[in-house]
Amino acid sequence: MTIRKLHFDSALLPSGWQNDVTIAVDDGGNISSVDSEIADAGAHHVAGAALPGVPNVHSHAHQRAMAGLAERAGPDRDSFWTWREVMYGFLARMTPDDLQAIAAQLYVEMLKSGFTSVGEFQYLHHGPGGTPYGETAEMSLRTLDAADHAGIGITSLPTLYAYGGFGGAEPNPRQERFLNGADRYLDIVSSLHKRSQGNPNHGLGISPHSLRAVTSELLGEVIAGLDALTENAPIHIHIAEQVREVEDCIEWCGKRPVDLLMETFDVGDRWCLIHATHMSDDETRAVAASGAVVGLCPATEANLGDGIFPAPLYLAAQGRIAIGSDSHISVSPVEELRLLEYGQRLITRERNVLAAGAHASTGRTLLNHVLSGGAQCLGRAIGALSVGNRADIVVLDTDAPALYGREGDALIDSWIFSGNQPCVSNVFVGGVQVVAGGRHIHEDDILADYRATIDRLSE
Ligand code: NGQ
Ligand code: ZN
Repeated sequence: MTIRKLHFDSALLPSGWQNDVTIAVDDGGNISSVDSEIADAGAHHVAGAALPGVPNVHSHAHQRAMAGLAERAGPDRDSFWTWREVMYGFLARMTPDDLQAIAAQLYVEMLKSGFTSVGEFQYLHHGPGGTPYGETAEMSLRTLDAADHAGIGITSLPTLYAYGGFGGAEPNPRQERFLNGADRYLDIVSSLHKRSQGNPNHGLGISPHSLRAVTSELLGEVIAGLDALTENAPIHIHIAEQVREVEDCIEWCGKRPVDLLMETFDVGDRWCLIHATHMSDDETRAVAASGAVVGLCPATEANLGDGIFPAPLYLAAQGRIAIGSDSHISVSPVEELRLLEYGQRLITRERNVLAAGAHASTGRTLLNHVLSGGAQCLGRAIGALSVGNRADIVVLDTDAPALYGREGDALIDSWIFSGNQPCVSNVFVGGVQVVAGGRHIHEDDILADYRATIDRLSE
């Protein structure tokens, strides 16, 4: 087995910040040893400060290509629901080649910003009109191709979508590309399982879209099918994002959506609740106690006018969180973490609201949360630079003006809270260098394909 060694000026390890860190990577891309405070002459030196790559747990890749195109006022008051109509119109003509080109460009941008893995919550399954492709998993497989090309780790989360509202309501015609029953859906899951099994850069889970899009019978059947294929795979679901969604749920069954989910399913540490913006205090404490992760997408939640997650209560109850860039109106862990904290500052009129306690760094606290929560809900060996994990490493340029003269946690705070110049210089995924000197290794090719797709879609 060939072992490569990378030597960083400093690195954030599970034990904290260390200097002169040498990380050995085996030929499968896993970390085989970590040593600090010794200069290893045989190691390749990488200048800067190394961090575990950040997991991006919630992505709808197709939405990247319409970022910024829903910012013009409609005839009436705009909302999440009017945005959704614009988005549905945009995806109507998207082909497998288009999705692959858009996803590859998106994943390049993720890597350059410091995300090294993605959870792809993919619901655009069929062709226009809802006709399945010859390979029913075609579209999700294309996101895997895109991830492989860009070199990002990916957990496929094919979406189960069958209804248009609570209680098994009819879907609307613009949702026809998303729809499957249990059997055809499980075929998609099984194709993805076949493709990803044994590939350490791939993971697999499922994403029932929301309680609006499935019934408990259907989801129960699908979870049983998933469990027959693979053990304890992640389950991601959108929940309680909009006030109207909570009101509709109460009107239909008398319960709030998070209460309903927790009563119906055995929600535990394989679950990831996306958004969970609108929870009662009891719901907030119950989710925290369940061991599930809440997948927060602060930039998208702001863009769509969702509301603000009750983070202080949830984190005080030991709740677990992760971040995602969701609709990709922004692709950056910096912006997600900054907005997560700033939302809280704006409502509490305090500072350092989410810091772990007296004297704790806010940036470090948030990063620790989303590294471990992200690793948990993507179901892969990531999130910490330790033996046996993937060698997914983000290197900050300590000569950048925003970071110059900083060390330790001050580097993280300055990265997150001091400006908008990119500070990521080098990125490794499974030990392979995919970003060098701020440029992605396939940046030009992938951008050319993306431009061709945008030209075609805007014809
Ligand atoms: C989605 N996105 O499926 O892309 C959803 C909107 C819905 C976000 N919730 C559509 N951010 O929830 O019905
Ligand atoms: Zn979403």
